[in-house]
Amino acid sequence: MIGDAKTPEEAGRERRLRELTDDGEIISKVEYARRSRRAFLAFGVLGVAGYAGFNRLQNQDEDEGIPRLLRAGLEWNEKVWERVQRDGATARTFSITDREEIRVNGRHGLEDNDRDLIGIGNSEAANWEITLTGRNGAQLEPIPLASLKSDFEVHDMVWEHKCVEGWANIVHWTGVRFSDVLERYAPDEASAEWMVLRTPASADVRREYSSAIENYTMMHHQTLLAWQLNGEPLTAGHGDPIRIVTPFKYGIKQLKRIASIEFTDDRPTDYWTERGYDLHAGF
Ligand SMILES: Nc1nc2c(c(=O)[nH]1)N[C@H]1C(S)=C(S)[C@@H](COP(=O)(O)O)O[C@H]1N2
Ligand SMILES: [Mo]
Repeated sequence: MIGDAKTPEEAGRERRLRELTDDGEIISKVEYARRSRRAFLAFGVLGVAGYAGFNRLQNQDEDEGIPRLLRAGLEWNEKVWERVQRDGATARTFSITDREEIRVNGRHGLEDNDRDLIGIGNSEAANWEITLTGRNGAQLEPIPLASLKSDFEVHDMVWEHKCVEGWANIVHWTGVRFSDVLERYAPDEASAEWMVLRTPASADVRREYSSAIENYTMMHHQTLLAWQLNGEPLTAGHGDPIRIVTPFKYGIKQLKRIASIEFTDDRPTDYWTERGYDLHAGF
């Protein structure tokens, strides 16, 4: 592996993590940068070839109504996109040794009316549950935090967290797959087109936060309900006791301190959509 000097202990831990994540290849930060550069160059070449070919499209004989040269181009394009989609289907994961510190960013739903962070005490955490509202508006059986931590397979994942403000960090999350949890607690809602996550609704909270995420991302195997960041329990600023993390969305969708989830087939809004951001906020 490139540039990684690992102690036997680190190597052992990484092997264990790799067994847990079963989400494909884990690469180092250096290798990631190299591949991104290569992908970028490939797109550049595609653009130039397209331009050069443009003038030659005239007077071509046709193949099923499509000029031959264009057709070859389309097939090549399709291959490129197939690769992009396949790559996109499972987000890049990194070696645990590449994990970085991450700042506290975004305190909506975590502050009191004096703008002080609200800490979640041990007893509150012990009784924490995520309430669920079904598509028909009914309250479903809530998900106790204690059940999340003890009834499901725990996954460690290391990926790049991206903020729309333009910074990114490689971070290590520990938690359970949202899809595993839903299968047990609300299987009938697993086909809901949208899921809207919210921070606690309370007069003590200065401003509630919400995040609407489409079915594909919520049910993806790399979407976790996480209670640890870089191997430590979440702090108040990072969204204790539980947050959603997914490598397919910008930070604005990665709601910290989940208190409730609502399922719906109607196009929802959320905190940032109401302020002009794109509802998907994905990449
Ligand atoms: N409850 C809540 N969750 C939130 C936010 C927020 O303001 N409130 N900000 C989001 C944004 S914009 C980012 S970049 C990440 C930052 O996570 P971090 O503070 O752990 O770095 O949290 C996201 N989740
Ligand atoms: Mo962000």
